[in-house]
Amino acid sequence: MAKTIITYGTFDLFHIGHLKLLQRLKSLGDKLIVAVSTDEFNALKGKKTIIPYAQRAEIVENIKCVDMVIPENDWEQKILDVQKHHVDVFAIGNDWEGKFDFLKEYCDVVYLDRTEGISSTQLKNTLKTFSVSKHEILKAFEILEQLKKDFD
Ligand code: C2G
Repeated sequence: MAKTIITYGTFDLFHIGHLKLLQRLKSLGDKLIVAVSTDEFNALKGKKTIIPYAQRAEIVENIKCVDMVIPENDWEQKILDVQKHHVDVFAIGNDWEGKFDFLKEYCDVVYLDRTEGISSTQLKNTLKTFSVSKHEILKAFEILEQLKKDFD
């Protein structure tokens, strides 16, 4: 009997931590469903994203080990999703350890170790340093222009 796994997440700036998680989830069963948080739900989660939902969903949908993507619109949909899709295992990174144990009534609940050293927040901060250096480069050009004028 095919085993169905479900997980939920934002998957902003898709990175190796997301990929490793999805691959490990797929190895737990036969069918992997990923509920991708909509932009509206991320606002509810207080999570600012860079990539809009439609693109985050399309990227996840095209990951080899993912069989289906559904929208995650709210906190309350998990039980219905588990019942509707005949889910055997709910799994998510252990940053959520214990938070979804209420699902144990409906399916197995598994928390997997996160991949260390990478996160969407870290990527955003790195991007910010690049944008700051662009500002510094522009500032340097202004100084050079001024120096040229002074020496002319
Ligand atoms: N993850 C991981 N390793 C990382 C970063 C993320 O294993 N270095 C996992 C998270 O633990 C999560 C999944 O990748 O299981 C998606 O992470 P996020 O996009 O940050 O998802 P989150 O905002 O935690 O949304 O209802 C549950 C929420 O929607 C989960």
